[in-house]
Amino acid sequence: MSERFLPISPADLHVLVSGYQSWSEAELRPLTDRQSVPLMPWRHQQGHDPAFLPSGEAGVWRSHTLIALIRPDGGGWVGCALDAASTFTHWEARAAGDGVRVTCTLEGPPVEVAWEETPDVIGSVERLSAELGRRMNARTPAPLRVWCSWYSYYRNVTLDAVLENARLARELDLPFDVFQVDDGFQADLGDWLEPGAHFGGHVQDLPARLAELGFTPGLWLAPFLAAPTSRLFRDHPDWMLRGEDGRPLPVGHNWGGPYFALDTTRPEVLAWLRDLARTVRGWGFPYLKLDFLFGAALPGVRHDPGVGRARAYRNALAALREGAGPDAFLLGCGAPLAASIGWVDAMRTGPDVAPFWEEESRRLWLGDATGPGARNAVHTSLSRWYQHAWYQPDPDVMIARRELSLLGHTERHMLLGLLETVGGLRASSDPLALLDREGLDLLRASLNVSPPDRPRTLTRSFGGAVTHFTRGTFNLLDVPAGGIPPRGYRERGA
Ligand code: 9PG
Repeated sequence: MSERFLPISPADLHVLVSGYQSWSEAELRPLTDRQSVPLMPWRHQQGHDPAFLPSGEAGVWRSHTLIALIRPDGGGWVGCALDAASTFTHWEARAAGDGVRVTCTLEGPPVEVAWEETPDVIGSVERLSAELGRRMNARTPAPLRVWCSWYSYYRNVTLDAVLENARLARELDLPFDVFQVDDGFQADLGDWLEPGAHFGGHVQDLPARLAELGFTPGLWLAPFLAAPTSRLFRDHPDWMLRGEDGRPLPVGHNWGGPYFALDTTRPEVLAWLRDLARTVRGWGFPYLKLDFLFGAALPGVRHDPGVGRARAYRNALAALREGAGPDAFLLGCGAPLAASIGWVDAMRTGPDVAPFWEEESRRLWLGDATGPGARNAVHTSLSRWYQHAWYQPDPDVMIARRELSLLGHTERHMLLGLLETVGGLRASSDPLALLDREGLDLLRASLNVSPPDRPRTLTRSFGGAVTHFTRGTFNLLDVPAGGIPPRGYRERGA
């Protein structure tokens, strides 16, 4: 552990933090504010790093890999790990009287960690994160434009619905590169190769038909998880991550029940992952959305106790990459961020978008801002703007439709502003038949790839996130701010 004391009043500082995985919060807040932590323990495993949780205390901010403290003049301090291959780097900034104590703790073998005082925090954050990306051989291919089935069909997706949208996209000449089937095609969590009862076919039959229409076929997997009801779990209970009691450890709660995670220090598990990726690639899916990846990095009892969490995680990613092939496009999701650099092509950098603004009670009463909604997605992905040096960022889908959505005009345009600011992947789940002229125009605009924007200041924020960019300003508040309506994005000079 290393420790520094900054002789500056906590009341004068903002802090920029980034949570552990895709869905964890990233924020820009006054240092004296309180960092929230979910009340419910199962949310710790599923949305955070249970080994290094948000503090829950006022004046104490925890961050993974990178932290910045910003003075009113825009200068300040930046800390950033320069390697994340086997080591998790944990930062804490703690108000301590009339100063701030910053500690850095490493979980794993020692690595080089940068710490600098700077006249320009924005520039230093970008330079150091780029250095981390360079050292870990970040993959940053051109952003793709993806239609994904999740955010309108959810688990009721069918083979016909995907094909129907692909046909319409071709007819309307929409510039999608990829058509990606999300959760709902499989027999069970872990039983990826057998069809689910409601999908209306085998997902294996889709690639040829999508390719005929000119789209790259994409498939969702949560490759490190197994449901208690799955064949994978029944056949290989010994493959699961265990608790101290020696029993398979429930590591989260979704799909109506608890689920388990694979112990990726077992050679036979790595072989199974390699085969899985090779099989679906062989079916014709060169684009894979790999979800709930945190499952391979959870604390627990492993077959090989000599392999640390970060290493166990990266070995598992390497196995998937090997099976899928060097030219496959891998999108990480629900994934420890920096630990994924070099293996994934793209990464979800925030919680799920949803066709509504937010579930405020969950955030404010339960202390959980990892839940789905437009607000949480915008808040977190904007505050990770610098991560385009680590992978192609995926701030999640545009929602252009007016039907099946509670978002208003201003909120839809904020989502467009998010995509244009982050500059990464473009995606939509809109059932294309629902889009009127205005919806189609908005969807087309959202598929226009743009270079990432940069913040113009970190000393102001309209809602606890990085909101002031060179090309425009976001207002995440429920009241007007800076002449921008609540929940609105305005281009500068507009
Ligand atoms: C499919 C979905 C979609 C979506 C992913 C992911 O923290 N959680 O409980 C939580 C559950 C699901 C979730 C995100 C967070 O959604 O992000 O795009 O693929 O899985 O089930």
